[in-house]
Amino acid sequence: MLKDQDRIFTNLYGMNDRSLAGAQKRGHWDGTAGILANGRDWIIEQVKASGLRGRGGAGFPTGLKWSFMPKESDGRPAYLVINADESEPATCKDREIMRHDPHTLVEGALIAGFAMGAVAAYIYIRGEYIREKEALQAAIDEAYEAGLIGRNACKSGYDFDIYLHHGAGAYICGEETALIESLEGKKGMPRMKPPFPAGAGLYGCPTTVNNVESIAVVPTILRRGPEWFASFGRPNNAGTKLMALTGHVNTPCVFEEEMSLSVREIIEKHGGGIRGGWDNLKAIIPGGASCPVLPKSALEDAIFDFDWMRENKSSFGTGCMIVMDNSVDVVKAIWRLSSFFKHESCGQCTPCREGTGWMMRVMERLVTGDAEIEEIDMLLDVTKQVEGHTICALGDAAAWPIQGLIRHFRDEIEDRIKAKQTGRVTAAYAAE
Ligand code: L3W
Ligand code: SF4
Repeated sequence: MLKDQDRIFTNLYGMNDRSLAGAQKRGHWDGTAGILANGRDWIIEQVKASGLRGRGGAGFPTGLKWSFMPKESDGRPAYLVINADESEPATCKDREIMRHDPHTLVEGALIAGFAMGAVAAYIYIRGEYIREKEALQAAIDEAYEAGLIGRNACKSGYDFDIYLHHGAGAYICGEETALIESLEGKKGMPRMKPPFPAGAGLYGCPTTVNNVESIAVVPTILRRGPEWFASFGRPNNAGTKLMALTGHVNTPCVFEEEMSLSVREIIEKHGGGIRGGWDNLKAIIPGGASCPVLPKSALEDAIFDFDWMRENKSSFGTGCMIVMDNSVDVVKAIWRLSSFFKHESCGQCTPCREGTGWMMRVMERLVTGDAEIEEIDMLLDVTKQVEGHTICALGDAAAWPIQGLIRHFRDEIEDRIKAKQTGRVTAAYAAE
């Protein structure tokens, strides 16, 4: 369990002063010029050694991603883009950073930008995050005024600007290339990869896109050392992490914890346990709508980290967990996610545009029991045709929850179809 002195985000609940003076009192912006003086390569090596993996959902190693940026300029400027378009259902952790600890992000942006030779950072913030935008802009303004960013940032001889861009509320703009398109003033439609943004990103220039938390933890990692960060969690799952619990826990919350605790410890320590006790747990969705649901039977020894979740056919995602007790109609819950993905598909590629609608409509019939038993496998087959055949990960994200549902709750689906067919249930379930 993480001790108070090991927390990176010391103002998560807004109990302290979030201004520059308050942040400095809590140790932020301490020795930043000295960190920069160690040079680009040193910073990237330290981040690699810390084992930090991207905190936005995919878990890609952060130091490795930074190392893809060109060492020498070919005349094009380089950019850092920070993905603050936090739109994943139930994910609300970056919001707390921007609301209450915005200087962690501003200082992180400077250090990360310097390490990658970027001339500027663009922070793309979710349209609905209005108060967070104000808090973050205030922190950026304070940092300019104090000479921490801008011309000759921290008296390092390095010029670095930070621009805050307000999104307009489309989930797909959280996909890194759609975000870049949107920043460029176009419709937020994902690009084919490769080229990855490091080769051709914003305005065709070398760009790295990182999640808010991935950037905000960097200054503290560099101050305390990569070994300190790597001492939390298991190998390949290092560090402390902002996590969240929503749904049927007694105390839903956002908190910082070390990686690789058990799911049960997380729920009991931070969520105050399941409503009605552990035996009333039905299932969890570990870290975002795309992460396949896991039933209670799979959770007795479950470890809350990237590797365990992957090995057990789910995903750690953003680490913001949805907890469902036995009152939940899990078929309906997954149908609801299907309708979300159908709504958010940008429509650019056929398997996603057509597949998300198709999957949602079959899911609708599974909810009401008005399907044939054979349609369960037909639906599974459609998810396989969508998965891996689309431009961006939204197609996969729409397919995986359904695969998880069929893997773990096939009996429940079949029961309700049979109940409808034999007239055991007449008043039917509704998918409204
Ligand atoms: C250079 C290579 N760069 C990969 C980079 C790539 C990207 C990062 C991860 O989706 C997931 C999605 C959501 N050379 C590279 C390379 N990169 N290979 O590494 O890439 P990727 O494709 O694995 O994932 P992604 O497209 O970034 C993210 C899931 O996260 N998710 C959360 C989504 C929502 C939020 C939010 O609201 N904050 O993040 C939850 O599960 O479904 O599967 O930068 O360029 N060879
Ligand atoms: Fe658009 Fe869906 Fe294709 Fe992604 S997978 S580009 S959201 S149509």
